[in-house]
Amino acid sequence: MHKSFAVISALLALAACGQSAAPPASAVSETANVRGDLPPITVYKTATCSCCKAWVNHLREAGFPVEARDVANLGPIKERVGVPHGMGSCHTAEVGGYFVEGHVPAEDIKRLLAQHQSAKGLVVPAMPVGSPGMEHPSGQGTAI
Ligand SMILES: [Cu+2]
Repeated sequence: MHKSFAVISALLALAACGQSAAPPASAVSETANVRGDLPPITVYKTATCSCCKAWVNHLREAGFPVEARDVANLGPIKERVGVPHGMGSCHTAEVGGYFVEGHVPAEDIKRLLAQHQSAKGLVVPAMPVGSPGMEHPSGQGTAI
């Protein structure tokens, strides 16, 4: 059975992200919003990424218990979880044995988990405007 969520419309509009002057968050944020039976999701991001925080909030609003971890270099994490080269974004997450790269909509993650897809993860490369955390309702995630 094949899975493809939506086509990536990416790269059209890259928004500047990560240069926020927001105060540094604690290295490990508190877990919030434990609702339902969604598995915890660990989000690796850099301390200065503001759109990453917006995405974390998006996940929490969707009911995921989120642990946000600030790291200096996401490269080794992307490598470990298997994000394909050239498809990286500003944050990398792990949930239920899958990786989630970039501004993937929470609904896509829920679908991935519910369907136990054989994918390694979901990816929205770069930072397309329109994806969660990047202002705008519609987003898209592609199973790979
Ligand atoms: Cu971003």
